[in-house]
Amino acid sequence: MTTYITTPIYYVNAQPHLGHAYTTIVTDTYSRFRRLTGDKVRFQTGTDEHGDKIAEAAEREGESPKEYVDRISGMFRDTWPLLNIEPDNFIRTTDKNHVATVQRILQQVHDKGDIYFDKYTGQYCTGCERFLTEKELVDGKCPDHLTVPEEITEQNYFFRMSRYQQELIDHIKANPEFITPERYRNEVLSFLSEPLEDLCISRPTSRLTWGIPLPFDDKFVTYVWFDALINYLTGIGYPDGEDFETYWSVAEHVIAKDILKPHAIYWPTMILSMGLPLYKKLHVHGYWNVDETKMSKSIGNVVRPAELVGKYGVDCFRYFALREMSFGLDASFSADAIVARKNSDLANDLGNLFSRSTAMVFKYNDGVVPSVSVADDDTVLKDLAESVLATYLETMNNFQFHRSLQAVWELISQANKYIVTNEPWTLVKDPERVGRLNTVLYNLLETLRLLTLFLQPVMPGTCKKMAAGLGLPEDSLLVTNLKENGGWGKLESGTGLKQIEALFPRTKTKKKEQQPPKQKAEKKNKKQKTKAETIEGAITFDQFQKVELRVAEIVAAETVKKSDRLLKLTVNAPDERVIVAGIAEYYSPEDIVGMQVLIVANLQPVKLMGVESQGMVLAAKAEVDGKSRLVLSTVSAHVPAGSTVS
Ligand code: ME8
Repeated sequence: MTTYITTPIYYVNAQPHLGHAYTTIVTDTYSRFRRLTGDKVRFQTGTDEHGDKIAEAAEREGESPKEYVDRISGMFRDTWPLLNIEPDNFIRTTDKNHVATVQRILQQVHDKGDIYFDKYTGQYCTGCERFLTEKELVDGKCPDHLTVPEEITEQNYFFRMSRYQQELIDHIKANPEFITPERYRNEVLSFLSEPLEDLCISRPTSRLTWGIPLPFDDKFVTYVWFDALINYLTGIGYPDGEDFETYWSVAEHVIAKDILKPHAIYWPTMILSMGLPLYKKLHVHGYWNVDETKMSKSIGNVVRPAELVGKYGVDCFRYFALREMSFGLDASFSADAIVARKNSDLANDLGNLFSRSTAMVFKYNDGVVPSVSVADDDTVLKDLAESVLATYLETMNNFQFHRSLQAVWELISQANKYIVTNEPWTLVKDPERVGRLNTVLYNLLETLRLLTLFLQPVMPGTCKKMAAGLGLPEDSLLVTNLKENGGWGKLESGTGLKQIEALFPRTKTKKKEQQPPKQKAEKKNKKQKTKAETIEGAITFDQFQKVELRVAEIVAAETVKKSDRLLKLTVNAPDERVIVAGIAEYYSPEDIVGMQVLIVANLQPVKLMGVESQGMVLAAKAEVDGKSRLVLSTVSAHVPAGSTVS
């Protein structure tokens, strides 16, 4: 099979931020995944370099437009290797062949009678680089850029988008996968339920010179979208290139919802006018927000990818981005959230599984993959790995990366539990149980091998290290068929492991940042000290910091057999775990499912009435209606499960 996947081409009016990084990480991950399944893949990204805002930005910086676009485009190009993103093609709209192709298409569409000259008055948003309809404005402002658009009247060229409206509606209805997730497909269909206005595609050169001249009227340059969208064709050598033949019919575009209309309406109608088959799929994601507001260069609340890579490491950043955002919905960025993911999912779960398992193989089997007794029918991890592979393939194909990672983490967490349940350290003491020990170790190593494959698209660097540690050949991660190599039992016994460094050193939570400046802090500490000294058993801030409090969502609850007091709660925090709580007298299971409660997340597990409890739920002991009872603690607004409490 063949895959052609693109990101938007980013405006060069400022430097890359987390939003651009996310789309490009998603696209890189998908490319790597498709390669793992055996596809021939082409991945394209690039920069959009014409238009009002670029010309304005260049002027602000005191540079010529060309100098300016070369510089900022270079920043985008240089950012991607830092994030281990490997596009096959980086296109710039100032490339000569792009300019020539845009002009050729303009002429073709004009000759067909789909471009006409007319006068127009409209509300123009420079941020969006398009006229907004009255309906789109919120309190007279652009809802994305929070600016009042400028009223502009001018004579311009228009593209007869309306001519293709019905054909587009029919196509969207007949192809449910054309625009996903479904919410965006519905949004587009709803927009198309009203008559489409034609699209203004030009700017007079009296107002803007930084654009591609119209081939049929050199007093005008083309309007940004008619130029930019065509990059998806020029990048594969349209009209005559071999790559165009190979890739166009399978084109998939990845964008955020801000540019849904240009991609779901302008672009398909342009393609129809050109007489080409429509692209295959449009994948639309939500916004990364910081403090509830969309992160954007115009608003100025940006998070820089290079900084995050410097602080947390590239694979942690890639993992965080894909795990934290449910593709299609908005997500919130915070340093706490990324540290929590790193320490919990990466260092504790994955890192520990790798180091514990391999350390035991070094200790108990001289660092060599053991052979398994055929008679041992322990298939716990094998069965789980097979079902995880099925979920993984389906969700990765559907751009549900957070779900793929959840499934993979289920395997990691079960493998960690498998160590505890099987106690290899006990097995090793009994010479008669060597066979069993070997099976347990083999199953763990084979699980790790599969993890290197499943996680390679998301964390290529880490998987390379893991593969080296497992003694796998260098090209093991480039295997071309995940379905084949994703099968159980491919790890060869006798393979020698290699010692590697810890995969994810934990990131210390910065206490300094939370403290007031030095002098003030000293004064404050003195005060606190006197007060603390009077509190019996007072703990220090450092001691308190060791307690990991989190918000957990109760997903299931049941009474514990033979106990009047205990409820067994299954919670999402965000890993799934069981907590046994002494609240049965006050709450019935059906009342509390869906509730968000506060938990202590890093307690040593204990067994209560035979059920292992992995944490503790916080509750207030209080007098209510004259009776003493426990009242569960909760948060005042719904928050993502697993949020840290500080
Ligand atoms: O629109 N959250 O370029 P652009 C998530 N040149 N993704 C975000 C984001 C955020 N807060 N902010 C930006 C343009 N993005 C045009 C595109 S394509 C033919 C022309 C990402 O630099 C996301 O992919 O404004 C979004 O669609 C894109 O950057 C917009 O980039």
